Amino acid sequence: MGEVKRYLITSALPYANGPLHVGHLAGAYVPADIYVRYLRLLKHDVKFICGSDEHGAAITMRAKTINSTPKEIVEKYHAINKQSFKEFGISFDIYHRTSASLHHKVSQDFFKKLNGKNVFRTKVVEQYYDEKEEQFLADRYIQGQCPKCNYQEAFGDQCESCGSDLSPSDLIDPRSTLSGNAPVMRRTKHWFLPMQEYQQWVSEWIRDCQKKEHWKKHVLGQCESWIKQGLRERAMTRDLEWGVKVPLEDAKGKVLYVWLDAPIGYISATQALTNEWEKYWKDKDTKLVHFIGKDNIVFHCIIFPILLHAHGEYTLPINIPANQFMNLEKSKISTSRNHAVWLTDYMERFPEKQDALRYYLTVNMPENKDSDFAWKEFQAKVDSDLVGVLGGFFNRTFSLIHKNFNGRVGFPKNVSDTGSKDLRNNVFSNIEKFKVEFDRYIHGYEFKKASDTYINLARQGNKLLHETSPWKIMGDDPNSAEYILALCMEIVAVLVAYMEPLLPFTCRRLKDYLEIKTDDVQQILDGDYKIEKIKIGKVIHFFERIDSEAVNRELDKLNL
Ligand code: B3M
Ligand code: ZN
Repeated sequence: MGEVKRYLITSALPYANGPLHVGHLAGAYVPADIYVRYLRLLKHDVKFICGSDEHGAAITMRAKTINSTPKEIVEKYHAINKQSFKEFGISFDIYHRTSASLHHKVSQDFFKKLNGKNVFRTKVVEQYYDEKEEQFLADRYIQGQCPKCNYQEAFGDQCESCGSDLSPSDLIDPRSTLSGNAPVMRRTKHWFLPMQEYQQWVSEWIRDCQKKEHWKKHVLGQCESWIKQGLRERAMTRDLEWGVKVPLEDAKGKVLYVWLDAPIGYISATQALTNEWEKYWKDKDTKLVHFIGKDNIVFHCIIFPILLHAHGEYTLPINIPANQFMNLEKSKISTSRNHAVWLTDYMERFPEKQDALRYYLTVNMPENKDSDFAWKEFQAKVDSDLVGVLGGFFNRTFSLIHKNFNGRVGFPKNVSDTGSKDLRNNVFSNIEKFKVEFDRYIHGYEFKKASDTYINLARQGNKLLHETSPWKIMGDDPNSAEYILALCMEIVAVLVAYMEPLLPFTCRRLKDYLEIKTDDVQQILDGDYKIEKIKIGKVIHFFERIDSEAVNRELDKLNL
């Protein structure tokens, strides 16, 4: 076992304004869960943090659309989403929420500390106001034409077509999404973060990070383009009812900007989880990693680090391995068009097939470019890799041992085949190579490659069976046949030990079946397989094919 390191891993806090879909899982939750489960396997000290983001215009807008209240919406979706994560085995140590009073206090204290250090600049500004609705308009409440790409539906903070960062006053022909009217300008005071003052610090910090960790190219690209455009000041307060109240006398009716309080949600969630939270946040030896989608890059790579740095007591992330987006059958996942694979629906239609989905999302992960969820491909991948390669290897090995060796094999001493030593060396080197590669890929946030190398090890097991055909020599030379199956069992042991991050549900079933305990897993990781201890009972299947009719039904529903 290597040196124990301390990790704090976060996944983006999803807005509690709707259910989760496969794009969410593939973007920020499955990769983080694989990473965390692997770190736990290696016995590192790791905390995995998430929760619902319950503030901001996304929530209030949703409430307005369906004639509800923000509180009702977040109660509903916090519960639904928490349950979905659990069902898919996303193993957070805590799933907190930003409406918790602890979170309000932690964010207010954070704000006060920054305010005390004169980090903010206050300014009276003119801001869009909807006279009919009698309220200031959050950036998201204003839509208009993007000055950069002319997209008509750009929001006041960002154009979702070209990705540009915008201010409401940049929009051409702005309109209020509340009343549809053209908004008017009104004066109001806000607290701004002068990001331009941190421009040099941020670029140097990112440069230093890269010396130690490999950052994804597309993440760096976005950061560089922001920095090159020149960082601007950004308001950290809003005129809104819903949110964390600004803890100052002269800020009545104002709340913290959601992108100030949401990342602080990582801190408050850690506080809710453990009294030792400071060890994770304030000790520079902690390795903090944020898993997010590409639309959150600037907030995690530039704004939040500036806030943490300005505060002064907190550790900074070592990497932000953001993923790009996952489309569905070649078009963008869309809530409004109901073009999505909702996790709640999947669970109903494919019960107990969480690992199949996790597997497909992993091999198809939008790690460096957008990817596409295609139902037929999902079926093909599960059938070929899980049922065919992995399931086939387990099944053949277990059946042969159960039928011919009473369920137990070891390495017999008198093996006639002189080639057996070569076989053993070959298996040994394949396993060693696998371990090194798997470790390197996971630490490099290359989860597709980690899965490929994993399936490849099972493929090598199949090749061994195919080339040596133990069933043919069983009668004349049972010792050699047993020897080969013992080698297969070593591969099985390694596959089971390393399965946990990728296919946690199946891993549990296999461990129960083979009676492999946690301590045994540690020994397997250390290269001590003890396969003689394992007894193969009645052979069962660990993977099932995906039903073609079920897939066709999903495709029909999508109205492609
Ligand atoms: N809720 C945005 C999103 O769900 C936002 C992430 C917060 S992470 C601190 O895409
Ligand atoms: Zn645009």
